[in-house]
Amino acid sequence: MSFIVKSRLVGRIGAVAAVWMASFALVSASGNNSLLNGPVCVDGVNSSKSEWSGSTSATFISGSLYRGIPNSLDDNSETTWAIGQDEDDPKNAPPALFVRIFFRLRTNINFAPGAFVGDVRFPVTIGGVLYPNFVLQLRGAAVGQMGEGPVAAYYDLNGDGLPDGDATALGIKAALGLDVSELALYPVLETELKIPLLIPAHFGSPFPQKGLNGIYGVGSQVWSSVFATDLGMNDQSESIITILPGGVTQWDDKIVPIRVFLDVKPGNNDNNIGSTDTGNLPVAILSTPTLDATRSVLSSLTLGDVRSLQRVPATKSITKDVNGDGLPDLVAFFNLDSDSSALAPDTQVLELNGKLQSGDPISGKQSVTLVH
Ligand SMILES: [Ca+2]
Ligand SMILES: [Ca+2]
Ligand SMILES: [Ca+2]
Ligand SMILES: [Ca+2]
Repeated sequence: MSFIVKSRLVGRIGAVAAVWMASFALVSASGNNSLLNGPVCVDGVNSSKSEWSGSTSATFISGSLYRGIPNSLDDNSETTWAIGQDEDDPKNAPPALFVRIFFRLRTNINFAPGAFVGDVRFPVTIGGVLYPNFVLQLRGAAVGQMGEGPVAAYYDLNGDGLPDGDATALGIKAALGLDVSELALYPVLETELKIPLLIPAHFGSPFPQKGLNGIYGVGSQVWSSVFATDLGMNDQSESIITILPGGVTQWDDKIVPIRVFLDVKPGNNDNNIGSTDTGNLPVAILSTPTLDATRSVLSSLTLGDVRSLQRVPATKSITKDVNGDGLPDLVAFFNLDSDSSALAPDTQVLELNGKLQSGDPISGKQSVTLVH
């Protein structure tokens, strides 16, 4: 969304930012990995007992930044991050970031050359330029072309789907394999990645005083992965990696809401909101194969301008399949004009928050057009 705001809203934005900062300060220490002892071999499997032994993992549910419950059947991926040495590097080579992604919905690695294996998105900085939409494209290849698994890796700097070069040119290594994890009783797709670290000078031990000249920077960064499934459908999971001084990788341990898809004014694609709409505005929460929107708790649902802390509660709801996909959706109604501060004269994006009957928080956004 565009973040052009009028000056009278700046105070509100500041307040939102303060809340965001405060919630980030709550990051738990339970998701820490210290610098790995011993090298990682990028080959798509746990090639030795000591490999990854100094790290911990988190599992994630499809299509969200939600941290899953360990061993939940809903979780589709397990991710481990660690900073360590590449077994194939010369001694005293700089440490790199290693990422291991297990993906439950793929149980074989028989990808044809060029076939889609997965897209992994994370921001990188190359030559001082930040590429926020960077995508690492993993594709089928002849066995052994890269690492020891049948995968080729390309980089797509701007995320337009067109590869811009071979990922090895950026120091990235990738390998595929099948291995066991917390996700399933059977071996599933395991992807191992090595990403060169970009560390500022004086970041702290054990990093060199002069820093490291890689592509992956420190801080909290969202990783999004989409992998091929056995059924040929793509499925997604997301996670957050933070690199801290002392060679620690960390994930955000707070519960991040499950992302839900909204349809403001179902049937109206322009989402035009006129003065007569605001008193009883319908907003559909769309169900997906992994999320039953009808299990939303009505009393928890609130709506408002995404930039505002002011929200109005839902007044009622009905169950209806608004997009004809066979899955019943929840349509909640909001009296937006009963609290004008939830809707600004220049509102462009509405945000809905709430929770499911299971207690899991949900959040969704959609663009709207105010018609005055
Ligand atoms: Ca390995
Ligand atoms: Ca491109
Ligand atoms: Ca609509
Ligand atoms: Ca539906």
